[in-house]
Amino acid sequence: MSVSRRKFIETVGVLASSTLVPSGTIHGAFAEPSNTGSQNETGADYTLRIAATPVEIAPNRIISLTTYNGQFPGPLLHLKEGQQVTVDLLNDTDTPEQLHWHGQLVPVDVDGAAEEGTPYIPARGKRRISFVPKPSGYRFYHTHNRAGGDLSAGQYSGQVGHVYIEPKREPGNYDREVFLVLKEFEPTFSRGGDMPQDVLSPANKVKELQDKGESAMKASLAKGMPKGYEVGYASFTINGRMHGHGEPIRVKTGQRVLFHVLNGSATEIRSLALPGHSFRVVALDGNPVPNPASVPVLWLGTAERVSAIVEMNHPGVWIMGDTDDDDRRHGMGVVVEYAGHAEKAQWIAPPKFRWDYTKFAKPGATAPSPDETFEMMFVKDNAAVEGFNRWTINGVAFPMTETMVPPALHLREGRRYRVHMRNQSDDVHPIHLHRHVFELTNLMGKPTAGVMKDVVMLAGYQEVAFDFVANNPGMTLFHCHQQLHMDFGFMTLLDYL
Ligand SMILES: [Cu+2]
Repeated sequence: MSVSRRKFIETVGVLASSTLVPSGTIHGAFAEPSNTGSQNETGADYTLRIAATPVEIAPNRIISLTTYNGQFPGPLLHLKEGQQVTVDLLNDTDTPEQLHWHGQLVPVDVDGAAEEGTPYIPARGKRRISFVPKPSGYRFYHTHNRAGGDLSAGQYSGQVGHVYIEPKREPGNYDREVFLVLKEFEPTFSRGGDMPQDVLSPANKVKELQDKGESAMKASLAKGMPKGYEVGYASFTINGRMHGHGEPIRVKTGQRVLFHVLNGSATEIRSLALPGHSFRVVALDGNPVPNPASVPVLWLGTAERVSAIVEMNHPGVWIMGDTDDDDRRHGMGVVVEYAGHAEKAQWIAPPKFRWDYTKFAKPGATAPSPDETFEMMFVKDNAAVEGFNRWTINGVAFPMTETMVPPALHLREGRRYRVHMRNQSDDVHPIHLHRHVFELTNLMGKPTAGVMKDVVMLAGYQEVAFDFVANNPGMTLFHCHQQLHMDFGFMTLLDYL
């Protein structure tokens, strides 16, 4: 039954929501001229056009979003590792834009981060970029604009698209590939949030971090400060469609489906479960894991990706969705329908499950010692900036201005660095390093090795370390991927000496 040769594999992004493409159309079909090796009229391999467009997330529920090529998610780009690609970035908005190639080892002028020095795509203008895609695997692209207090900007918009860089070898055998992006819309501010914070394993906390964090919060509230702003959402979608609207994922008994799941949220941690099925996780952030393992639930921080194979061995019609009942009922689900079944889609809550990155690590292995270790402490100043929480790394909040900021940390090419991060807040932080891939090396004092990522969730009052090799010279941005956090200080820059 299983077929592993790529040419036999259907690649379908279900439920593509778009004003240009009728829903249910094979996703990316119109935006992939290079499938045939041909070029578009401008001579680029791809064109991504940034514009405000209406997007129908449910019948007669049409929202205005800034999108790529008029659709959400943006076109799926199938690139080939090591084969240079030229992309025209067109900006039909009045705001200069940055398009970030998340998870790729690209140069600064391509990466798409103003803080590193990438030129903006001018308002009502264009940029042409060329780069060599790498490493292989599941990557994505998204805007890297600051949103601040503007809930239509940055990652709150619809500027997210999948990238798949074809590897020389696929992890695991499967029959079919499905790309899913989890994404909320219609954001509003609230005072304090309801984000799940107890999702990671191990669950213990560092007492010193907790004591300091809690006493700082108490002191702030005692001074009469309200809790800093958080963001909530009115609508929840998978591939731009609210649950109950749009086409189901149609499967057959015995099929092995490789799901590529992206958390495209600006701010939220997301979960995904499929009743009666388990996910065999084969890659994290697009990088094959040393120890593929089966789990009942996926948990993803903002910008994280999980690639997991589901064996379709439980016929019926199921809701694959978020484990949070409220979010799922407000749209965060998609129907998985077996051939020959037409009953009403069912949800069955999975057992409570904590996400543990070390489950997928090399058993018993320890990473090589680093040449140097950077210590980082993350602290929240409650409601310190006009009601927004201010975030600091080692006491410094990254300035919220457009001016270039000097790098705080310095790298030498070829050396291995460890970043030891301590979180003095109760929030989970999806920490991202640009232009490099890192290896998780320690979770709460427990050494680990072999899990390669570009985003890692650091739970409240916990400590985590990752290592990376300085192998891509140039300015390198390090930040929390939670939009409210990165916009209010939670960033720092590294450079090469
Ligand atoms: Cu954060």
